[in-house]
Amino acid sequence: MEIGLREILRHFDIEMETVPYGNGHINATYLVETRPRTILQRINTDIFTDPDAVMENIEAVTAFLRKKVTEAGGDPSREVLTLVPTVEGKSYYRAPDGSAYRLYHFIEGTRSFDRAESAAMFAASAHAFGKFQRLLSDFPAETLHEVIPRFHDTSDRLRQFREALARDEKGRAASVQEEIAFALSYADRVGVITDAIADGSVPLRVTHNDTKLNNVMLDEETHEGVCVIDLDTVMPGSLLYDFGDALRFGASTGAEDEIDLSKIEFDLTYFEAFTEAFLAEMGSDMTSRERELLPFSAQLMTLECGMRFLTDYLNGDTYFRIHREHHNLDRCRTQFKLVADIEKKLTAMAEIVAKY
Ligand code: ADP
Ligand code: GN1
Ligand code: MG
Repeated sequence: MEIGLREILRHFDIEMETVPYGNGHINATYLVETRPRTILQRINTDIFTDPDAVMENIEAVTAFLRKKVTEAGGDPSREVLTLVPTVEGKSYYRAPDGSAYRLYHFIEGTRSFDRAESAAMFAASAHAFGKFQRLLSDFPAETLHEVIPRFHDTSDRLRQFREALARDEKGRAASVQEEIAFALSYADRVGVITDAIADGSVPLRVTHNDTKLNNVMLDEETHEGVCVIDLDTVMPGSLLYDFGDALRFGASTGAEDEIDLSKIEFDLTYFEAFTEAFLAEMGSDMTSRERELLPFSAQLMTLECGMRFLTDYLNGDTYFRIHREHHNLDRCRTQFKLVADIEKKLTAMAEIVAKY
């Protein structure tokens, strides 16, 4: 039986109720009305099988960022996630049943958004993610644990998809032939970024790897970027992963799980706003191959995510949290619609990149 959250909170010296919070697909998040307020999270240990490694990464990265933000005259209590230690003095609580919980200070005066309300809001997230990357540019990458190996290795994601298809555990493959064919039609392109990393034209950096709009807290009033959150997947990676994944989510004209696909398009105005802001943060610290692959990275990260949703659908929805039947299939369809739309817009996107 699962241990009650009240019992968990005792290990943080708190006696209080919790309220489910946020729209993440992986962890379980709760708001706790302590003063000041806090955020309790159950780390998904089916996915993050080594929570020690996850928390060591987060402790190291937040300590590093805290120092940089302080030196630059910023406010680290707002701009960096702050962990509340357990009464045992640990960065998280590991319950006897193996479940793992951490507590953060709630970043007051901010909120996250599931859709950008304007191009300016989306640009604010680009500044936040770009700055995050810039501040971590001299973080010792070799000290980070690779918590999910090959996380954005799209060739490996294709391999996992093919395996799920061969198993067809739930007998769902027959009903999604069109999506399967679409995924397979991109097989020749899945290795482009990993090949560029291998040949040295795209450098490994410390990257966030999950740059969804709702993983950045924006000021409630000004909508400026305040703090990048959801640091579970901070690992060595490519800047193209962070750039592409942010566009996958934020430049779509519809929700990630929109059923009416006529509402889903890739918005070039949003692409331009994000690109301008992100490149302004990165400055001249980019290789020519990185610049060249920016438009393609949006397409590849979208394809990869769609393939992951389809894989999970074939596997019987064991990875991403779902809230309705066929939810992962609906999510896959929006991603593939975007991939097809980006295909038509790659030249225009390259022209936009050239402007900045
Ligand atoms: P998941 O890995 O499940 O996506 P997140 O860490 O992204 O979990 O948290 C889910 C949501 O909870 C975020 O989108 C954000 O709205 C909210 N949240 C998380 N941490 C904080 C925090 N420290 N302060 C305020 N809100 C937070
Ligand atoms: C998951 O945890 P969350 O909801 O921010 C996933 C990302 C996907 C995203 C799709 C650890 O992100 O990789 O891009 O869903 N995180 C993990 O919405 O797999
Ligand atoms: Mg999240």
